[in-house]
Amino acid sequence: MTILLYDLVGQDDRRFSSNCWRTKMALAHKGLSFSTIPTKFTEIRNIGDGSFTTVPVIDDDGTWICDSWTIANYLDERYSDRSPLLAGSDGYQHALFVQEWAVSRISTLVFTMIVEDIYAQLTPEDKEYFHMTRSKRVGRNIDGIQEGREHRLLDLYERLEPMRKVLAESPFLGGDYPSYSDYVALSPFIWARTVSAFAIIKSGDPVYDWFQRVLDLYDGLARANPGYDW
Ligand SMILES: N[C@@H](CCC(=O)N[C@@H](CS)C(=O)NCC(=O)O)C(=O)O
Repeated sequence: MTILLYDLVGQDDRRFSSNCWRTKMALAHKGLSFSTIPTKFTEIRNIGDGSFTTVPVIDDDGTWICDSWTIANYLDERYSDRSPLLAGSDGYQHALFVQEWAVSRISTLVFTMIVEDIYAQLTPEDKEYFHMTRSKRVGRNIDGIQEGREHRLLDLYERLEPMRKVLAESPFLGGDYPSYSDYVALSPFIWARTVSAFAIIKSGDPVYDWFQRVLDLYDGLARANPGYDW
């Protein structure tokens, strides 16, 4: 049975949702067959019984699950015979830490570098909703928010130092093989790569090499996503 994943979509089939990417990588990691259902922000309320307000949402043969972290835990429990995403309590805590670090330290900063690019890539139906909700979220009009982003790259570079320390020891954040930590850390980068020509990491940085490795996983699943080539 193929699992259905409701996945945010912009113009030209751009799948830019960082949270949906965590789930796509998790499904591929488990070797599960899945199809995505392109969904606009303004269509999320039409999913399933109408109770969902965010994506990712999966429908696994009638079992509906929302929230990327809940989905990862569900997949490990339901498909425990397949390669684990969050192996053992240490794997769980490690991935949770990487997720919270990536959201609080990386995604919030990346947001200020790409939010107008996201807006530009949205379908016409979603633009007003996105502009209003994101302006409210940051407490200012998002127009012009990307200004000076080149200067914020240095801050981002410094915030990535913990990743460099780990990647000096192993090719992936969980060791020799990819794990859910890699997928949560991937999410701000694939988010940016899908909508923005502005490269937030560059060749020569071990984080860039890791990013290229993760883009190549599972027959280049993430690399094949329409986006920019950096
Ligand atoms: N904690 C949730 C966050 C999900 C989330 O915020 N998803 C965004 C897309 S990346 C969304 O659906 N937003 C709906 C909206 O802004 O109306 C998860 O990890 O799945």
